[in-house]
Amino acid sequence: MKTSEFKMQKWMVSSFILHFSFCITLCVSAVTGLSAGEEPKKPDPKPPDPPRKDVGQWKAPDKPKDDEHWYPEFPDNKVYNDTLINGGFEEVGAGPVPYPKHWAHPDDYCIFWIKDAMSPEHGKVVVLDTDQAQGAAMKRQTQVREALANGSAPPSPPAKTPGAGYGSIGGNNGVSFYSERFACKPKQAYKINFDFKGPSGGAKVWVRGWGMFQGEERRRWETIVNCRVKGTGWAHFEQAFHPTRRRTSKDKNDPGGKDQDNATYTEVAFLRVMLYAYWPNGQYYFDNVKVEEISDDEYKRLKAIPADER
Ligand SMILES: [Ca+2]
Repeated sequence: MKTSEFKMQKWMVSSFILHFSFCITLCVSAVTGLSAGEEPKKPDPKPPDPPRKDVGQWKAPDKPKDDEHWYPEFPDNKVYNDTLINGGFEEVGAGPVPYPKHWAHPDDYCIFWIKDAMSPEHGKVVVLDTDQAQGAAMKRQTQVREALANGSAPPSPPAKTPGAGYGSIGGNNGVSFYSERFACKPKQAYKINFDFKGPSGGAKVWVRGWGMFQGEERRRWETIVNCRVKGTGWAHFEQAFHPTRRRTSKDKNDPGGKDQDNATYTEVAFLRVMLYAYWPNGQYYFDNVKVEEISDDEYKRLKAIPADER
């Protein structure tokens, strides 16, 4: 091969490699949106959840059956209690296994009914432990639910599985614990108050209301108390709610059930309190849960106080 031909072939090969490299760079840049030498951007942090507009408002009715698979046991007293009972968890319910009367049964795996050794003045409390593998926790809940349905005591809980990370029940379903049903009075304002100890922001207390809708019992209303705390000890929460009160109307010609204060009202037959904990994985303590009737004036006063100052 002549020297000139060799040089020509060498140039063609070099040129091809150069063009090929350039095309590859272009393709990568097109896919990643990066220029050569530019550091890949870190993904933006997850934006905070938008404020829920349906809290304390009318919401699309859910089928109560949807709730049942979440819990070891769903208290189903057909005759509603007059109000929430035994929110201090001291009274013992009779049955195959002891439990806090007028509440659900703990599963001794994610839900415990124990004395708080650090705060003996609280007596018995309910502790939700979300640091358990999701699959094992759901299996245990099914086990407890089926045993109680047969009127027998559940078998001993399996060994704990802490350190499940994102695969925990805290990172997925969360752990819930329900009260029995108690009556909801028409046009009545209430407040819920309770004591809480645990990781800040990882728990909520719900008050949920059910009523008849199109011939079927449906969940028709709910409100949430977010458990945000500054310290590591017990904190007290208080929040007003008005389950039967709906939108206000300034239209004097609106014929739809308008009352003197321009509010409309609907039927919520009964309420339940649900203690709930999820993320971060950990142990969440609850005690002294009370639901009290309050006047409309007190309701308006409490609603006007920012949540962080309650
Ligand atoms: Ca107690």
